[in-house]
This record gives sequence, C-alpha cells and structure tokens, in this order.
Amino acid sequence: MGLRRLYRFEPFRRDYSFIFKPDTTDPATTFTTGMKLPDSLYYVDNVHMYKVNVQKIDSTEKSKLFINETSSTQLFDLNGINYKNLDGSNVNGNVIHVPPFSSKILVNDGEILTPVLNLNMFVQGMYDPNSQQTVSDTVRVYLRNVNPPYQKVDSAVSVFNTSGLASLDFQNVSDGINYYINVVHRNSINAWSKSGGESFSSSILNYDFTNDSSMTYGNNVLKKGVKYCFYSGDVDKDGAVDLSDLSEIDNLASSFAVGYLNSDLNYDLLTDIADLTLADNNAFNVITVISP
Ligand SMILES: [Ca+2]
Ligand SMILES: [Ca+2]
Repeated sequence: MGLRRLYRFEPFRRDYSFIFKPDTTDPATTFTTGMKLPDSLYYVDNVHMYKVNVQKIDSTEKSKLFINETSSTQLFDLNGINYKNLDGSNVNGNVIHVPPFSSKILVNDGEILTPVLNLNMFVQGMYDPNSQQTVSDTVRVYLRNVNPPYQKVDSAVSVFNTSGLASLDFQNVSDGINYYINVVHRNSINAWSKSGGESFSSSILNYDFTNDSSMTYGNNVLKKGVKYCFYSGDVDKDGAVDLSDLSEIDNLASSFAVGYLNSDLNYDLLTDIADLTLADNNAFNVITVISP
C-alpha cells in the first residue's frame, strides 16, 4: 500500500513509534525498513508490532466553526449540544454571539456514539471445529429494511477475527428500529438474520450467527462441531453453489492456482481438489441463499 515514514538516524539510540492502517483487503501487509543515506551500517532493533483499536471520530462532529460574514453581531443556536471553548471552559447557554466579520470554533466534548454491530459469524471452509477458530477475512454487512423489498439502509465493511467476531460501524441507523442483517462474504452463501429484524439499543447491536441455527434466516447454516457456519462455495456470488462455481474451481485447480482467490474455499492459499470437494457437496445439496 506504500505507507511511508521517514526517520533520521543518529549515533545514539532513539525510540520511534507510529500507527498505520493496512488496507483490510490486503492479505499480505509487510513492514520493511530502508535507508536513504549511503552509510554502511545502522541498527534497527526491538521492533514490536501491536494491534490497536481505534475509534473513528468525524472531526466535523467534534468541532464546529461558526462564521459571521455580516456587519452586525450574529446569534447561533447550539441545538442543545454542550460545547466547550478552545481553552476548555464551558459555553454557557444555548446560543453564542459572534461579532461582525469574525468566527468562533467550539468543541463538542460530549461522547459521540457511532452505532456499532458486533457480529459473530463463521464461514464453513475457514472454520476449524477443533480449535474453534477461523481464518480472518473481510466481510460486508448490509442493514436492510424489514419490509419488502428489504431495501438497503446502510452498509459497512470489516474484518472478522480468528474468533469470528467483526465490529461494524454504521452511520445511517437509529435505536429501536428493526433491520435485517445481511452478511456478504466473498465466496460463501449470503446470510440473513432471523425473521423479524434486529434493533440497536444505545447504538449497539450484538448478533451471533454461530450458536444456534435459528439465528440465520431459513436455518441456512451448516453445523461444524458445535458451531454454525455459512456455506462456502458461492465463488461467482450468484446466490447458489452450483455447476458454475464447480467449473471455476476446477479450472483454477487444473492450473494449480495459488494465492488469495475466491476459489480457495479452505483458505490454504491453494485451489485444489479439497476446495472442489467442499463445493461439490454443497452443490449436491442444492445450497442457495434463503432470504425473506
Ligand atoms: Ca454460484
Ligand atoms: Ca484450498
């Protein structure tokens, strides 16, 4: 992805730290160090990488610029938000006065809650029932209206971790309104949450597809060990595991395709007979998307 940081180096030890965010679709993020100057020797040691959690905050929600372009003092309504001045003092009252041809920046010091969906999910080919762990991968989730035609209200992309947990941030949802959770993964059968829809409370919605088959619409999941998984094998994402998926896997298997491919259902980075067998079983059982 080419994110780059430059540091000077000196004849004594110096500590540096920085945060980077790899592209979530990049399966092979690498970290390298390099040298710009023609010195023959330098040391880099004690390199540690930590995963950190960050919360996205829209800067326009945190601070606000009030501009008065007129020749008379203007009044601005603060809409009930508790702002602070830049020196940290509280703004009293629900309006501010901005003198002619001037401006003022106020800071919203309140907690801003971004609606978050905490999702538990497993995908058949990626899930190991012995360790109860999964390979981590990208997932897209649509929140949809609970009434026909079940229109998309919002969408988010995240990566589920090895425990199958993904946290997804949404912008256009509200507490107390029911939505269908529609999970889209690159080579498994799309899944919908159980009939009726789910709602956020205090901007949080927790939903677990893995413990009970009834949590997936139409019980459209496969039990592996004690957990439920979305069916693998919809390589061309047309909503069914069928002959077209099998032929795509077969073609790539005969050319010994290697890498992060949709045809690699068990995520060993090889497209081969194991992937073909998995898809073939699901095609035999006529696995398709079951939606409201
Ligand atoms: Ca298909
Ligand atoms: Ca494979």
